[in-house]
Amino acid sequence: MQGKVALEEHVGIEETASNFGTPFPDSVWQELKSRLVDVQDRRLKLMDRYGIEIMLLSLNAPAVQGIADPTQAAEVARKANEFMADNVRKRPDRFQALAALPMQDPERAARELERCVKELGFCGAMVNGFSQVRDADTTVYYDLPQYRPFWAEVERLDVPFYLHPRNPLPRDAKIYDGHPWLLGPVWAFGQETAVHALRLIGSGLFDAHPRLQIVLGHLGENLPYGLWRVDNANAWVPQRSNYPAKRPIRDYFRENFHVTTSGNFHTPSLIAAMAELGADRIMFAADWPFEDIDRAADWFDNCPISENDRIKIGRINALRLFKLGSKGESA
Ligand code: GRE
Ligand code: ZN
Repeated sequence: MQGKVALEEHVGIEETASNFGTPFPDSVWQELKSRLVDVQDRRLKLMDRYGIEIMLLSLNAPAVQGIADPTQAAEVARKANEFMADNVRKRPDRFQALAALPMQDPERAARELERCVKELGFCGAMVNGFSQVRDADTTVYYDLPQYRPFWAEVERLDVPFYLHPRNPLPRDAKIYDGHPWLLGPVWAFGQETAVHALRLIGSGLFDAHPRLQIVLGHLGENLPYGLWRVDNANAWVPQRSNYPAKRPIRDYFRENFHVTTSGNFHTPSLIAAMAELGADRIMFAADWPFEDIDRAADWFDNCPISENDRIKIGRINALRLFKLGSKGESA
């Protein structure tokens, strides 16, 4: 399919490209780093070859979320956002960007998002899970009350918020002891991100801010397959789900969430996500440079869904959600 929009495609700057917790062998790391820092050369050639018209650039993980010092986190976010903005300026027809945000300080995060959207023309935010705040052992999740004014600003700016994975801290990863192969994208990323999404929903965030739109990668971090049970486990037990949100969890997932195909190029999983969410809330992504663009595109272009759904998922849904048609590319 020509004209695809790809939504979870990472770049790195010097400060972030050596800071992401998942150990790769050195040879793999050298390759990843060269893919992360390139925007206009090899990346663009791959996009041409595999029918990707537009990529939304985002920073690698955990990057800003792993910098405990709030001032330093804000500086790195700003620098990364300037790097992405420079690259968008060179090819606004091919690249748009999602803001990195210093969530360590919700007020600063809101101001940086506003700057990125209003001054740099960014079309949303991507945040890599919980933030370490002030001391590296403190993990802060965004369902906490101090983030409500931040979310009010996201809703006001009317841009999607992409919640991207990171690993749990070793302290919170005891279940993986002796099984380090389960860390990172294999399992721990999805587990961490799914629980964070459920925390946001259960907290009542979407009752307070019903227009918020959250994007999850990896076909929803296993949530489309698991949500019915979230709402129905032990259904005969009275008052089992006393969370602050007003409605069943699945209702919010279907109204306030979207998922992308990043790193999950498996047709039965796509069909499950389509059955749960509908084709209007699913969008194409590769997860470059951690996954290969050719594999993502060859799978997506040929998977057995209707051409109407392929065009929605490959292009139209993203143009609409991220309002890309108004940003000067050919859409
Ligand atoms: C990803 O974005 O999917 C990713 C990372 C870091 C390591 C592996 C990986 O951000 O797949
Ligand atoms: Zn990713």
